[in-house]
Order: sequence, then structure tokens, then C-alpha cells
Amino acid sequence: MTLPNSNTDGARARAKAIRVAGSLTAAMENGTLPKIIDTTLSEALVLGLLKQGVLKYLAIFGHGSTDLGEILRVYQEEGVTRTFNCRNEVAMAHAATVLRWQYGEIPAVVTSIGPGAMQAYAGALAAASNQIGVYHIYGDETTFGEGYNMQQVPKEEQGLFGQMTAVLGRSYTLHTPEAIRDALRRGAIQVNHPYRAGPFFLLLPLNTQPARLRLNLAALPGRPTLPAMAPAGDGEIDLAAQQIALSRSVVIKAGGGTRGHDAAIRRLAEAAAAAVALSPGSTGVLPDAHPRNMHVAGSKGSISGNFATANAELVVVIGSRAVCQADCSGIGYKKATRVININGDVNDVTHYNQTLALTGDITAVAGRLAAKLEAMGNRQNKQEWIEACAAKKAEWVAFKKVRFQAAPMADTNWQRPCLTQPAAIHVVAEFAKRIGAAKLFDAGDVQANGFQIVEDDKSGDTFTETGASYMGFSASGLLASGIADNPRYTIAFCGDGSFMMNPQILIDGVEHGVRGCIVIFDNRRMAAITGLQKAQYGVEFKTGDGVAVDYVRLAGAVAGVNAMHGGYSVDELKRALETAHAHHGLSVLHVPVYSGDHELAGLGAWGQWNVGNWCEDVQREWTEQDI
Ligand SMILES: Cc1ncc(C[n+]2csc(CCOP(=O)(O)OP(=O)(O)O)c2C)c(N)n1
Ligand SMILES: [Mg+2]
Repeated sequence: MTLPNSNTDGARARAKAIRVAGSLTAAMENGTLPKIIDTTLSEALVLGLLKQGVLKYLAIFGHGSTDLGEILRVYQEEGVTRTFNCRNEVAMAHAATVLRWQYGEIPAVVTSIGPGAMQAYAGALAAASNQIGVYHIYGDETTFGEGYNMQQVPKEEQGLFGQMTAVLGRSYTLHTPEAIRDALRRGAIQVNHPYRAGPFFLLLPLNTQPARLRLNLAALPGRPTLPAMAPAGDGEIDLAAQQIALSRSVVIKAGGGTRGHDAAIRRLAEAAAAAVALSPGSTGVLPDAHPRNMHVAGSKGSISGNFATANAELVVVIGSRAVCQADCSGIGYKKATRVININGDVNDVTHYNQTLALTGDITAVAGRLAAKLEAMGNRQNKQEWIEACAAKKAEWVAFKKVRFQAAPMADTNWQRPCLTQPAAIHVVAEFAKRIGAAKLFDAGDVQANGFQIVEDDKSGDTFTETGASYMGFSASGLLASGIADNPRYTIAFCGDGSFMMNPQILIDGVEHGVRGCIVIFDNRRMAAITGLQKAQYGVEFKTGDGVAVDYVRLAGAVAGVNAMHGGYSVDELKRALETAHAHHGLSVLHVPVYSGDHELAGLGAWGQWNVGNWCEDVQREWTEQDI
């Protein structure tokens, strides 16, 4: 049967030419793909994204994206692109974020119009917050404006979805097929931005998807290559080196932006004799046992990390946005009188007063500063500082050790002794290290305990979404390991609350061949909030529930999932992890953990936070500090 508009013969021939030649450019070069083609906007979009290296689509189709879906079907059948069907748009957006973050592949999320788009948009907050470049393609209202289409925002206004998406990232409504060139040039910069990447939203009206255009393939923008930038002269670098040399106590605050700049951070820390305080998202940038590594600092922080930030007179902020977890709501640097800031972004680089701004690429700038300091030699004036920091690090190591070794504690919910959450997370983190697995962390206590616990030696071993702290992120993100070209065994650490936000991974993970493990640390409550309520007002309110869930049966109901109980002791958990790892697919471990006030069941909060009844104190300090 021939259906109207089912005109995909040309598309199929082009897809075949691309597959045979190996790439779009190669097919154009060998003459099998003409430079100027007559096509639809849907195919133009797929070809344009292909030119930027976008080969994978995560999709939940609807009436808002059937035309694009048809092109994706043809391109998949010809072996050019791949489409992964998912079950929840929030989860799908997280998986796309992790595919870019963990594996460096640029995916496109595809939804229908309306509710599907809204859900993916919500999930895109994680990409925006962590500056991860991904494409989101949403079906949108027609450009004729016949009246409200089903699922569009019912209001006499134009382009409301485009307005909404422009708030979170950058956005383009494909109102005219020929606009694809402009749209994709803007998109290429947004998703590949060197220090301000984020989601790029392409709004695809129902009626422009099948609209035809004459397209010049040579004119479609590819993936941009941009040179690393650094200050042009030596003046600022020399001044920074002098300030560091004269100061008796220097702390480097290595933010999330330092990920991947490990060598430069290490060289600068050694040349400057500076203590290094990490952000939750930058563990591993300096090896855990490196004497300059003071571990995380911030509103949760650590004994040594927060000692270093609170006492240094000079702060070298690198690749940090200074959000609350990482700088105690703006009052982390209590004795600092000066700041040197290395960042590509002119807003971030001038976040603090009294700043010497070294705008540019971290490796380029930190490398030059380190070279200058090395030439100057002699860091004797910092000996006392280094020793004080080392003593605090020893204190933190001992503090953690006692908690890792805490015996299982009697729990009222479970009516038996269970591992504490820190002890259980430590066992799983050590296991991950031993087998070379990556770790994905979810929100809540699991996340906070997690970044206090992990002992990474390089960046790229832990992915903790501290930008938005989006519950459901880790299990959903595990899907990326089923989609990536070169997957790595990955363990998702999540709480019971977070897991139930997005359990779709149980099905999607099997469907797309994830090899990895979800560990559910079940304290039968949203304990991070219980803890805050108790710390602030003394009483818990509506953060626990009375419903016992057998996660082994729940997960085990999905064919292909290896669901297991993680046990109640270190030995049982270790054995369960081994068995889970041996499974060639998705495993789920249910680990009941103690919930309560025992001091050995938590890793403490070492900073301050501008929330609840702490606001008055934090804000007074913030007003009084000069930087
Ligand atoms: C989608 C979403 N909703 C709400 C929150 C606020 N929040 C942060 S942590 C948390 C509780 C997490 O509970 P769970 O996953 O069980 O981890 P636990 O703290 O118990 O270890 C909540 C409700 C959030 N971060 N994300
Ligand atoms: Mg919980």
C-alpha cells in the first residue's frame, strides 16, 4: 500500500550512500551523495545532526514527532543512526545527559508535543545545571496557528514552548525549513561550548517537519573546534604568582570545571604549595591520597576541606560556580582577603570581590601560573599551613574510618540490625574501585555521604549530579551504559526515594542491554530531608512512610533483571556485589540501611547553608565578609 507523504525513497538512498561511504562527508566526496538535495525538514535535521556527530536518539514518540520518527526509522534500517525507545521522558533526559557526561557522545532526545516535552524539559535541568551539552527535539504547535492543537499550551500566545525552553538553555523554533542551518549553528555552539555548555532545544512544529526544502549539505555546520584561550600578556600571571608566593596560606578550590584538567591542577597545587579543596563533582581531580588533597569543602564538606577553605588567606578558585554545596552559601572563605580566579566565563571569574581574574582555559592558564611559580622556587613560608592541613586530613581519615567500620545497628523499621548507609556506600565504592567501575550517584543522603566517602584517584570515576541533585538521576543515567559505543561497568548508587522516582530503567536497561548494577540503599524514607528537619526544627515531618517494598521481587518481576538482596553485613554485601557483577546484564541490589540518630551513622555537615532557620546567621556572615 502506498501512503500519502510516505516519500522516503530519497532518504533511504541517501542513508545508504552515507553508510556505504562511512560518513556524510565521505559520501559527498565520493559523489554518491549530491551536495544540493531536495528533502524534508525532518531529514535535513537528521543529516545536520549527523554532520555534528549525533548518531543516537533517545525517543518517546507521539503525534508531535511521527514525521521525524519515520526518517529515523529509515536511517536506522540503513545503519546510519540508532534510536532507543524509552519509557519516561525525565529518565530519558537523564540518560542523554549521562551519555554525554560519562562517554562524551552527543545524543538527541526526541519527544512529542506537550506533556512529553514538558517531562524531558524538566529532566534537562540536570544537563543545564551540570553544563552538559545535549540536543532536545520537541514536537511543537503548527506555524499556521489553526487554533489550539491538542497538548499545546491553551493560551492566545505564540511559541510558548520556545519561550519556556529558552529560559533553561538555548532554543530555536524551526518555523521555516531553511532555518535549519541557523538553528544547527547555534546548537553546535551551545552543546559544544568550552565552559558554558548546556541543553539546546529544537522546537519542531507539526507542519514544518514534512515541509520540503532545497538543502545544501556542504553548508550545514559541523562540530566547532575552538582554540584554548588564556590571558594575552604575562602581567596578570606574574601578579598571581607573586600573590601566591607572598601568602602564608593558599587554598585552591577545584570546582566541577576542573574535571579532566587533573594534570594542571596537580602541577599548580604542588608549585603553589596550596591545599586543594574539592567540589562534590570534582573528586579525583587530585588523587585522594595526594598530600595536598583536603577532600571536599562546602555546606556538607569535610573536616579537612572546610578547614582549608575557612582558614586560607588567599583562595585560588578554579572552574567553580560557587553554589552552596561547594562554598557554604557564600561564606566558606572566612579569612580570605584575596581571590585569584581561573575560569572561562567572565561572570563566574568575577564572582568574588578582591579578585584577580585569569580568564581562560584551565589547563592553559594553570599551566602558565605553575611554570612561573616553579621558576620562582621556595615555598617555605607555607610550611606551617601545609602541616596544619595535613593534621586535619589525618583527622578526617580517622573520622571516616570509624564510621566505615561501624557495626550494623538495630533499626526500628527493619526490626533488626542493618548496615549504616556510610558503611554500605563505602563497601560498594571500594568494590567499584577494585573492578574499575564508574559510579553514578543520586540525590539525598546517598549523594552527600557518597561524595564524602569516595576516594577517587582521577576524574571520570564518579558522576554525581550535584548541580540539580535530581532524584532519579543515577538509575536513569545508567541507561547510557547500554547505549554507549564503549560501555564501562557502572554502578548507580541510589536511595529508596530516588529509585522510585524513576524505576523505568528496569525495563529500558534490559531492552537496551545495560551491563551494570543499581544499589538501592533503603532506609524507608527520604532521609536527607528528615536529617535537615531534625537539625533545623528538631522534628521530622512527612519524610518517611510505613510501606515496606520488596525491591528484589519488584525488580525481579522484569525479565532479564538480576535482582538480589544485598544482605545486612559487610561480608554479605561484598558477596552480593560479586554475584551481581558476574551477571551479564542489569543487576539490582536491595540493601536495607539503618535510619536514625546514632552519630556513627552519618558523616556530618562541616559547612553552613542558607536555608530554614540558619538563614539569619548565614546571611549576617555573608553581609559582613568582604570578598
Ligand atoms: C526530583 C526531586 N524531588 C525532590 C527533591 C528534594 N530531595 C532531595 S534529597 C530527597 C530525599 C532523597 O531520598 P532517598 O533517595 O531515599 O535518599 P536518602 O536521603 O534517604 O538516602 C529529596 C526529597 C529532589 N532533589 N529531587
Ligand atoms: Mg531513603
